[in-house]
Amino acid sequence: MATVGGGETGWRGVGLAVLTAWMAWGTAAAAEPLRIGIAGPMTGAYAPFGEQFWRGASMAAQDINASGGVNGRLIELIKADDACEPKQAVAVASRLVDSDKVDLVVGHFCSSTTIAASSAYADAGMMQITPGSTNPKVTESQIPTIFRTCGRDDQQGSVAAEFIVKKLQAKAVAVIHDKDTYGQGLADAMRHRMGQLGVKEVIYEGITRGEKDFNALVTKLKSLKVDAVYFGGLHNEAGPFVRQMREQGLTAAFISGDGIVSNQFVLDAGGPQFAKGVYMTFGADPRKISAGKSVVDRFRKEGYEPEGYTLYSYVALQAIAAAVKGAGGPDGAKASAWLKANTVQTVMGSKSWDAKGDLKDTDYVMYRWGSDGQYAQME
Ligand code: ABU
Repeated sequence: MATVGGGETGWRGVGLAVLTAWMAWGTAAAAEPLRIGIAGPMTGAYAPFGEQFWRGASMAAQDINASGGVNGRLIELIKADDACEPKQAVAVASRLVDSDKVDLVVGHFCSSTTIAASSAYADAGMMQITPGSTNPKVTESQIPTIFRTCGRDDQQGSVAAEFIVKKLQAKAVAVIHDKDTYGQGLADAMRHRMGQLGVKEVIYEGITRGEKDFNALVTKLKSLKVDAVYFGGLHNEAGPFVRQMREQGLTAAFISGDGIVSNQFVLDAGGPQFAKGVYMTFGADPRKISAGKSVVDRFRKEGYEPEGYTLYSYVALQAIAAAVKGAGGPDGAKASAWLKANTVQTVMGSKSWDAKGDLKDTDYVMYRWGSDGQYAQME
């Protein structure tokens, strides 16, 4: 690109570049859009994660379109609400495929919905990338067109177990889960690794999603004199659970996973005074990666904190754009083969995928919620 503020040749160069970009955009605008479904919980208790997906994808689509789109096609996003319900996810997937006629899908969020919807996309030969579904089964299904931009619960469960046993040196650990694919799967992964490290839980129990009163369970945990509580589940249940622990004077450490990586967790807990000190596993803070600085700054300028899975959703769009460009179109088989054979530069650094559609590198670390109501990566 010509130097800004240069002589006559420089300005002519800038003019030419602007004209070229404008013409490319004009061509893209005239072509059939590349339709991408963004599926997740857009309503209901887990809607904060749907918002993270939508915000990340929208910013990425805006940026990709501003530079001419993908193969001369502008991205058009179609929002699809599964409310984190597997049955609704199946209906949503049919709609995206049959009525909305999307080319590709980013979603879903809850592992149970991603798995339930996956055969509809696979049968349509469509690529599906989930930014947030971490249950191992998502990519163990032998579907060649499914990917994720996040890690897996066998990985994050291990990190939590190491922390509980080696760092906290907890002896009486309670393992509680929400009986869901994600929550119970994560609790089981943590428990498995904890067992390998020589610690067996003193209680293993499931709660029900939507439950708000955990006082009987807290009383039981107190009688067992637990010094750590591991919770596999989401913020809507984790919040009231930790609050009732503290209200009953149970000071045991509370540890959970990426299902609470939203400010909504603090609200569900009743304020920072209850959320503070809670430990959580999540990938190394994507907001601190230099490749994404300008995008993070723009989100903040717009008054939105790109927490949790926002940037993972942005990365999903970048991966799609690269794969569609590389494969010469959105054909699921070709785009997937391309993505498994190449590395993509993203706002979260270089990303590459293995034959199952899992990231080759993941980076789970521990976080702690502070008295300011924010989560911060631990040293
Ligand atoms: N991974 C966070 C919760 C979403 C899910 O995997 O079900």
